[in-house]
Amino acid sequence: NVMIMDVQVGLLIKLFDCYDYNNMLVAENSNLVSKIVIGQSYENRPLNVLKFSTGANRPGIWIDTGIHSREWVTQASGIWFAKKIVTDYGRDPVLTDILSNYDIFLEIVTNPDGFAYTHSNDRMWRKTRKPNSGSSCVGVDPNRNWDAGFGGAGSSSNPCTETYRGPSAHSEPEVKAIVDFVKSHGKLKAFVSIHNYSQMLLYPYGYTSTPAMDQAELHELARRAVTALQSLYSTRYTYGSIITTIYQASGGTIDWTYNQGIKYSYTFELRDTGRYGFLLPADQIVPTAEETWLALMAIMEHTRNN
Ligand code: ING
Ligand code: ZN
Repeated sequence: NVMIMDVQVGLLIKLFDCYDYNNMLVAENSNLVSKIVIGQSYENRPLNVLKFSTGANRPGIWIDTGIHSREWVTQASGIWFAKKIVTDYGRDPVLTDILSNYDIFLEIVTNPDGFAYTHSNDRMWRKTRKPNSGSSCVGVDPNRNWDAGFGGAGSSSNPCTETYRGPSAHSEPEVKAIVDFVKSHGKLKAFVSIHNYSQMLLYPYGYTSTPAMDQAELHELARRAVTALQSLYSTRYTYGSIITTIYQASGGTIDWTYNQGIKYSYTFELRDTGRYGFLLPADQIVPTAEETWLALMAIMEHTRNN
């Protein structure tokens, strides 16, 4: 039963795969949720996206988790967000109003081949699982594979590194599927790509130090979002552009979505700041999801108002 997740999301993510969860959620809330398959991974897993919608032809808000497979608190938080949306719709007036005007798209397992590999072989696997020709090293960094400063500093041409950009922009089917979805949808107004860890809220750019056109607005909204996040458990986030706040990175997801005209393009780096890192204890999963939701609501509410 879906209600199991209220008890322990941490166990749940290990006990069953998220496709069954998606199907249950859709079956039990078919007035609000549907499942879209936007493509297939290299190993032919479906790339599932949950669509929360209450009407036709709406603009959209995108959220993805787990593009880096080892960042398990993000997929777990994605599951929690899905449940939160179906619970709060019709109860929380702000979310209800957002869903009266916007569709929300949520891709929970954005790198399914890598995610499977983190369970079967290597808990610390980050990249995709596509072989690289001429190398025995596997996989591409799906957050260096986008056509935004592709190939520049802050990415690697060496397939054996964690930040290997791939042979060409959008070479990875997991990335290309989102690119095709964003272009064909044409009306996404916010795009939030969720990673861990570092406790940061980041906006473009990562490939250049030239400020984004909307830097002032993005910065002020980030400030409000992290203030909301901190209000719950006093978790402190830093915020700013990618290049000035974390490091230079080229070919990143939100630099591409921002250049496509999606103004509210953000990346979260969830808990913690390094004590546990990727191996965040299970008892921090729900608090992390809860506090992050407050920041997401701030971003979604601002998107609705602008
Ligand atoms: N950090 C991100 C990484 O891919 C990042 C930081 C965010 C880079 C947004 C570029 C764009 O290196 C983690 N933890 O993956
Ligand atoms: Zn990451």
